Amino acid sequence: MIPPGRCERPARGVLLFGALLAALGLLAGARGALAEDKPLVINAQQYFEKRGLDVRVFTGEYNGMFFDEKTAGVELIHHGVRTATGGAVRLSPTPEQWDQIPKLAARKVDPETATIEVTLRYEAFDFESRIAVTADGAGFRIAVLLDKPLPAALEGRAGLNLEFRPSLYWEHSYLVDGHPGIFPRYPAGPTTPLPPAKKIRQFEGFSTFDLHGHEDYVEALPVAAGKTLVMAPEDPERRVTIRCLSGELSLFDGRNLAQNGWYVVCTLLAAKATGKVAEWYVEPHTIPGWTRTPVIGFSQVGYHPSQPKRAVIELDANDTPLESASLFEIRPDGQEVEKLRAKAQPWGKYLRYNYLVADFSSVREPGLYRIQYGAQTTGAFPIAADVYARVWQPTLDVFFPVQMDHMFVNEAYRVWHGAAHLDDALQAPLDEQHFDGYKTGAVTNTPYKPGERIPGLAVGGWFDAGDFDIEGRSHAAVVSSLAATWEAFHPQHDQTLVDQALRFVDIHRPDGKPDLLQQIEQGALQLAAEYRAIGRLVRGIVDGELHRYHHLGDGSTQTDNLVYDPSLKPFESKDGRSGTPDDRWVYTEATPSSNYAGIGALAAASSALRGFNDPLAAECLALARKAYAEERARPAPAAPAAGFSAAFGPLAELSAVQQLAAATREKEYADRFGELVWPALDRTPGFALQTAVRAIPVMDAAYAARLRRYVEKYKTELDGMLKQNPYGVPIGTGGWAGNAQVIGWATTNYYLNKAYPDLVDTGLVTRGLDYLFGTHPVHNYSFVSAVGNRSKHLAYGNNRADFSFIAGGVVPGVLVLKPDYPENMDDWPFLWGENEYTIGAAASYLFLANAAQELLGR
Ligand SMILES: [Ca+2]
Ligand SMILES: [Ca+2]
Ligand SMILES: [Ca+2]
Repeated sequence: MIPPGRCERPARGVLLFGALLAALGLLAGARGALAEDKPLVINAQQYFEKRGLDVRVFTGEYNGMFFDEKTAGVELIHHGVRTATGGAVRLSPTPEQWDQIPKLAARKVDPETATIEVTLRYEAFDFESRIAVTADGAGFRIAVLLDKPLPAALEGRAGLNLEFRPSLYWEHSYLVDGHPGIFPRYPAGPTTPLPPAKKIRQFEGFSTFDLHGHEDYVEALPVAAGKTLVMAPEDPERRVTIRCLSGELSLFDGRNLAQNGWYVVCTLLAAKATGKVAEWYVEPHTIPGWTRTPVIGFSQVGYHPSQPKRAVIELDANDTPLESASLFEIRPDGQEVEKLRAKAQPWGKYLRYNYLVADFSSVREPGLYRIQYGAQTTGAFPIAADVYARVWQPTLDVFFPVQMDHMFVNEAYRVWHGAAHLDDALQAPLDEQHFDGYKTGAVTNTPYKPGERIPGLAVGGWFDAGDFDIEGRSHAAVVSSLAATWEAFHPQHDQTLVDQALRFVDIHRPDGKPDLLQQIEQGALQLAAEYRAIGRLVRGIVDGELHRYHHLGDGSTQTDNLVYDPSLKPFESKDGRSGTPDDRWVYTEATPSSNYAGIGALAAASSALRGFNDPLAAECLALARKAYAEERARPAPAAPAAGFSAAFGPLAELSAVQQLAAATREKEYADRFGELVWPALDRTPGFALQTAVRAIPVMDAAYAARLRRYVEKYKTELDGMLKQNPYGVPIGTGGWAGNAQVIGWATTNYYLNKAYPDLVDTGLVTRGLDYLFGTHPVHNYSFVSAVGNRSKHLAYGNNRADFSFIAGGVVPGVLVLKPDYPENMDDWPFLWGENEYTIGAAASYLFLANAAQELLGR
């Protein structure tokens, strides 16, 4: 939902008068400003601001984790929406994700001259530039300054770029020096082939471009070029004028090279020159008195009669709060009856908005309702005892089947993908840093040589996220999580056929076997194969070349599914073998914490699969016992003093022995758990508590009593946390949005409620779900696709190129862009930190939704 903006337009006469004055040259006519346009000022948060517009100059830096993430550089927040990003000196007209990004070397804010200046550095070219952004008239000037001329290699390459989100300009037009055009709805060129020697080196020398035996690579050519570009002259919310004060500007469509590309406005830097080498005047139009439309946060799934029901209303800082919000009951004849007028209680400011809370908890009567606040109204939602009964099913029925690797997945008339990666997998090269975060060291830690086939891995497993790798740790965590859901709730739900022998999956076709057990089996088959082959959890199985890794579409076409044979030529195949070296690589780092995660998952899977697949269950347990004994016998590497491994390393063994103890009920594991649990609770109570409370059934009575003190302390801290934002859940502020943490937090509350109901109430479980289902900042879509009345209908699944979604997938959610801008794009699926489904979040959600159903639904 893009806040459409409440337009408080000036009377028509005022506009005509302004236009008349402008025509007579009586205003700042050279810049086309209207008299009421106010200048930008630098605010306390150190960015430019006026009503309806923020201009941010590197308030965020390219963090480089996955490279150009389109959340840095000079950016526009235009009438509440981040329409432009990536304003910087870039080395190609339409930079891709793995193209080089500049490092921010310095940033100076000078309110006196209304200027923000940054120094950007490209280390590989020893090339520094400065970008100065200065408020001017109703807009700003942006200039690139050089102390030394451009390196020769970058002449005709380096330019001043600014990128505009395509979806916001679809069904809009532009004028270039008065010549009209329509923004391309779909990329339609032009492009040009260029010789390899022209290509600017990409990250680590990798290439996003598949030459496929051909020499040339491709670059985008301008869609239009000239001196002055007016974007969307017909739309006062989106109109932006860019005037090039030196040279020429060009409009490119980055989607010609990569589906996640944006429209790019670019001016090449003047060669062999110093001082000002490019300059624009930019004027985003602002609507006088513009105020963002309020967002009514509520649960799109509805509410159980007995649960708390809080609507959280998000208001523009300039908006005047109303006194109340109303709950209307929708009757069968369409009549709407006001059931409750609730006080809209001011909560205060969080990030950049003001918040009101309206509590409708007293309404318990089953029925259909909607919420009204001023002119805003929500869609309909139920209050009913069974609202949670089916909300987890799309995740199990559709999302997990679609993520299944090595399987053909069908749904009615549609094939999601063929059986993928049947050519898995080869031992990864040594001393290699992979672009998806994997790494190998100086040894393989396995009996296999780099490039040698590790047998038996083409079975089971899931595509980790919107990409197609098997990620060792998240794969293990998902097996553990699915097994925990089985252990706690035993859902017999069966709507999917899974035939491992035929590698065939059919969605919406029951086969007499519980779907959850079939998914646990899918995970256990891959885990067991890994432990059989190398005795530990793999770090990952992933494509070794970037031009295959960024694959979109059917996972079965990422590789050729034929085993690599170096005696054949590339693209030649014979007797089921192929000369194309595209088999995936197995990364095998020996990290004890990863291995413990795998051991715990094997143990948990063995319990779940007992009576369903006894040989696999027995093998999983045997492999877990053996690997645990081996890991314990190895000298533990020196513990790092700080950071992720220091905090989470010891938790991994704790969780493994908890799962081994639950699977075997053996004293050895319970005793080891008893040794580890108290130091872990003292060190990282928030993370150890869930594991600790899950162990109550295998420990003695004194254990639960001693643990109670930690729960009391947690409760005290929780009360403080609940006040940090109006939603009363922990909202993360990292580079990947925090829905997974919210799910984990609510799940901990579920376990604590079961063991200590006097300390932690069920409202702290459903509040996590309310947040996921629409009671959150920015908009009120449910973050679980196809769950709730309105839900994420565009997401970063492996079908994102189709601007689509996968039912039951859970996105990361609201990303807080520093210093104060919460964002979750709902018209553009490509920002992974906001919109990428992961199997981890989906599995945890499956547990939490079942937990809510158990707590309230019966
Ligand atoms: Ca991945
Ligand atoms: Ca089934
Ligand atoms: Ca192959």
